[in-house]
Amino acid sequence: MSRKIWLDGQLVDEADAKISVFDHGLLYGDGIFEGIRFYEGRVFKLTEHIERLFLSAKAILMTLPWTVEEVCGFVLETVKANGLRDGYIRLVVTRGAGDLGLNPYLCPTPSMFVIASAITLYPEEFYQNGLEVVTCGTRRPTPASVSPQVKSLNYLNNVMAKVEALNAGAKEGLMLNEQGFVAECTGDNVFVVKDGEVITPPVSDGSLDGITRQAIFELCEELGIGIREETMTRYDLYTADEAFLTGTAAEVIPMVKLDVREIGDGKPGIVTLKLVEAFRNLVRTTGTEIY
Ligand code: PXG
Repeated sequence: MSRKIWLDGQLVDEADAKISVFDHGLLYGDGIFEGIRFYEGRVFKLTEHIERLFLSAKAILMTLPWTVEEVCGFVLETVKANGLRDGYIRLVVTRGAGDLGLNPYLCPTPSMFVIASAITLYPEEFYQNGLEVVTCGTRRPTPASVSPQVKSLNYLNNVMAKVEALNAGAKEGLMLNEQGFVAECTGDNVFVVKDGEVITPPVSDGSLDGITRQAIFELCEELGIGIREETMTRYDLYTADEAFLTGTAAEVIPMVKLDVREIGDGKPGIVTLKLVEAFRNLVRTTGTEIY
């Protein structure tokens, strides 16, 4: 069966889901997106994702002709049309078709499309044994540039960092900010555990304010685990007791090695495993019902 794509107000077959070659999303990366997961018929943190989309839109002066509730509805409609219960949603808003040339004011109408699909996850062994990560040469851009909070279609920095990591034989890459402090990984936030406490860099150090990251704050509070934000260097990761990454795609995944150094004893730690389990429980027991 052909996938149904939501495109500018209509559900169309995948083969008919087309965007103009004059779309500024394609020509300039001028647009925004969200990656959202659904589990057992429930969309995880749907409103939070769509609210973040609207903040990204506001920051890039893109007026969305829908409400948050309407966009949530389009997402649910798309998943339903594909008859899925578990999977991944990619929601993209582009500046729309315009003229050649940067001026976004020549693009009168933004285009939005929603894809709901199955997702390939990291194999379970990575959740059991942890990931090896290397530091990338490519930095997160300075906040004087487009804010890292904007989930824009300009992911080339992250793609190049990912390529560096893959070519080094690692699955993920750690990205530093301009000052050399830890920002995040190419598509995940980073956390350490030190003396029983969970620590992550503040988003002002160059990371996206991840929805999964926020869920970790909630879970730590519920489980009585101390959690705080602190600027970090790679030293803090090398010498941590445990480390883990969080993101919509990866969920919560242990990180056991950075730049050839084992973190802790080189195995996923107790606090990390507790959070992996608590997160798996959270995604299965909360979220917006699809059917
Ligand atoms: N940092 C960056 C740069 C991201 O793009 C995260 C952190 C984690 O945020 P969330 O809200 O997902 O917890 C992201 C999100 C993919 C993929 O296809 C990547 C993300 C989301 C969905 C899919 O690799 N990145």
